[in-house]
Amino acid sequence: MKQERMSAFIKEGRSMLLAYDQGLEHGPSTDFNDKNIDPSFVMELAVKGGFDGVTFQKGVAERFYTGGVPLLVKVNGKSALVKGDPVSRQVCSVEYAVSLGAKAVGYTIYLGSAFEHEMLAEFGKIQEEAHERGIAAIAWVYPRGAAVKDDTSRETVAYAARAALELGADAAKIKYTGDRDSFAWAVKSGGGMKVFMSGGPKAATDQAFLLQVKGAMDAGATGLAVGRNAWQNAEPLAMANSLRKVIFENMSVESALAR
Ligand code: FBP
Repeated sequence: MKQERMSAFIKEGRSMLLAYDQGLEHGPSTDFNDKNIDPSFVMELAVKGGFDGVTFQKGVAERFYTGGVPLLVKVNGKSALVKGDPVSRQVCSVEYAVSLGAKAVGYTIYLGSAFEHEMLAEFGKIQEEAHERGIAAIAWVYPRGAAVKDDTSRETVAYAARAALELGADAAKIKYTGDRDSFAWAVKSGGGMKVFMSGGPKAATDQAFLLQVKGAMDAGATGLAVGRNAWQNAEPLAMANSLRKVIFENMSVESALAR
């Protein structure tokens, strides 16, 4: 059943999702340039780049989602202005996300934050509402806050995946641990739930990023949910092409880069 809720986003068991909620999540930031500040540019990249889904906050979805790729609406958000333990609260109802055409809702939980209880309780309700409406609930699980010493350690990332399973998420989006073996433990901790590697800040080279993705796929991940490493790339369509080769064709990074 859970597999079916994610089926809109999955091709042959794998998936490549484009994330574009950073305009809220990272603000004010230096994430954007003249091109990628325009949501239409990213909407077009989602379609032309062959992505299996695109993530928007509701405002961008309302004005810029034009179809051609399944929509995932992020239903909570925060700025980067407030320092200290993070909290991200609901800003869009599941009902409204469905009215915009969403096939899934996404929600970030900052495990380890002093406010984790607020996000856990809110996600609990959102997961039930999403399932009542027959769509998927995807948990971005990012351990963060003063209590979290190393947010990409083997145990911490595995716990993030496990927490998503325990909470009934259809998929978890988690940070890469840095190597295949430790990420494999996170995938295993997810108990068969779909596990996506979260992109992270733009890597120094395309090769460096593709190696991370390769490591995650070899570890058993379902796929990748990427933002900055795609739409900040000088050649985003070429990057999307290389990513598809690594994710869907098990290609080596070297071959995937030989464009
Ligand atoms: P990126 O590939 O740009 O990291 O995007 C994935 C994502 O999960 C976004 O959906 C979200 O806005 C962002 O990461 C959060 O980033 P951070 O970990 O810096 O708060």
